[in-house]
Amino acid sequence: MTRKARAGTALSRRGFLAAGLLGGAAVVACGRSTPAPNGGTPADAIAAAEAARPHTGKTVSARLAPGPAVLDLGAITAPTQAYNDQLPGPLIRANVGDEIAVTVDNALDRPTSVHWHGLALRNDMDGAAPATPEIAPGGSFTYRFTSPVPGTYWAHPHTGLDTDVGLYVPVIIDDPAEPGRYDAEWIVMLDDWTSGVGSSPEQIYAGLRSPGMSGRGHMGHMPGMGGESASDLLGGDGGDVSYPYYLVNGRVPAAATTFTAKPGQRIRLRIINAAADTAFRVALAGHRMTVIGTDGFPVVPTDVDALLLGMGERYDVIVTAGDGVFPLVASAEGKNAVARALLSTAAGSSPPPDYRPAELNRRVGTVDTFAATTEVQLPSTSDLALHARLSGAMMRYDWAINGRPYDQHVPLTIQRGQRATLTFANASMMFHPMHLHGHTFQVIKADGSAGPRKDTVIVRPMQTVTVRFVADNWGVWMLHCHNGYHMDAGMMTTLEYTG
Ligand SMILES: [Cu+2]
Repeated sequence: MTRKARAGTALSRRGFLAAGLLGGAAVVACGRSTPAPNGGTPADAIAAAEAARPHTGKTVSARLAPGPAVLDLGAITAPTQAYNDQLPGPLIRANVGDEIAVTVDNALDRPTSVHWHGLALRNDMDGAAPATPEIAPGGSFTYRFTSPVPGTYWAHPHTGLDTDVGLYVPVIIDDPAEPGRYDAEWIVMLDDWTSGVGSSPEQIYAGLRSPGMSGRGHMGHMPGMGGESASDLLGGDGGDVSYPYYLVNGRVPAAATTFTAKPGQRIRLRIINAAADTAFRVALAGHRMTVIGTDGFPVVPTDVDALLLGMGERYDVIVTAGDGVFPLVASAEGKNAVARALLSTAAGSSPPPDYRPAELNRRVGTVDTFAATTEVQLPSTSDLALHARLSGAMMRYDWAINGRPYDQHVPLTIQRGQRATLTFANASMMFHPMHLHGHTFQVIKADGSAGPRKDTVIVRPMQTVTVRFVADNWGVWMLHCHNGYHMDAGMMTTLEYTG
């Protein structure tokens, strides 16, 4: 069964409809912090890793103020939480080697953190406890770090269920030496949205965790009722939550943002999936996309008609703009809904908000489609085998790694200089976008050839995905599913350096 509830206040056996309301839900705290090995994180080991990064001597400063905000999403307004009253929050942009200094003033009523997703940065600035302390309500903290590689990144809290509110910003690291092979740049952030307009993330989580969810006879869940469809790309179920809205750059489809360019211009799209529970299939009507990179690392340029992005993944693509108005459509996989924005290069009208371009069903790029360029491929040998068995079931909502939820986790351990093979073995019937902090890994395809370099990779139901990485960044690093609800339910462990 792969269907979700359709309407009303239904909790279903397989899913939760965020438009509904549940009374009396409680916030469930996430897992405990784990002490670092060897009595703490040696400052010299972190300093050594930092010294190995390039440094320009320049500092780029920014301020983020996470706090309550009433956001205009187009046809609706949402009382929620956001950075600096914007959705997405303000772009943070620097060159490779610049010091990035971001002061976070926490105006939320709860602790927060800012995790710099995908950046192989110093461990004490990662923005995930225990490596970096959380910021208390009313408190302030300045993250200072440099990025060793260019690319498309983003930032979000690593605290509780705050990945499902309006707290996210794009982070772009430029390489000044990169030849400008495009005329314009379009940053595209995708999201699934309920905060302030449907159930709160805490209500959704309580509903998903409710032991009575199965067989309690709530309305709504019957196979075929919902107009929902299974996702072949994801190997079945598209997610746990049906959202009231799906957004591109903070707007609903009926009030989409428009990116203006000239016909014939080469546009670099930087597509970021900031959703909590939704994978998106993205296509630009009337255009092919040339994929040039993912998760901050170049791939051999490859043409596709559409692209699959799990939560936390990024893709960089080049399109040559046609003449007219073209919807960029992000189809919520298995959820029968779309998000969209518009590319406009000439006068014209756009199709209706629910329009689905034919490109969505042509050649869809997934992780298996791409390969890292040879200069960024990692060595093909390894001297350590690490394993992450992914388990859990929707009805029990007991997501775990190696049989343990985060509050009982056994760290994966590694030593500096080791080259590790990490095998994700998915023993569940749900896809999991697995994310490793502080490193990027080389995906190894089923035939043994090199896939792309990534920090977040979709592992389909019952699939095994093998990746390889080099232990060059001392610390205590999170390894987790980027489904915000799976993560909070315990699908997280740590990678810890022991020497
Ligand atoms: Cu998951």
